[in-house]
Amino acid sequence: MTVDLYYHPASGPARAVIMTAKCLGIDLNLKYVDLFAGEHMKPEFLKMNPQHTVPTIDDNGC
Ligand SMILES: N[C@@H](CCC(=O)N[C@@H](CS)C(=O)NCC(=O)O)C(=O)O
Repeated sequence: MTVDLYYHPASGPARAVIMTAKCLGIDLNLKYVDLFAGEHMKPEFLKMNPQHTVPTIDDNGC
């Protein structure tokens, strides 16, 4: 099963997760979040992460 990672390429914390997953051999399904367009403030994203930040991981709903 693949883990969804919501990220933005300019986010250092998101890139740290991507690099760590690569080192551990964990497949990530990268989902681009356009922070500059405010996608992280949309209700569907806030439902996943009320702190409206990337990185956010969706591991089968967890
Ligand atoms: N400590 C947090 C920091 C995450 C964070 O601040 N992400 C920024 C991008 S680098 C963000 O999503 N900012 C959008 C916002 O705060 O609304 C983590 O490592 O997950």
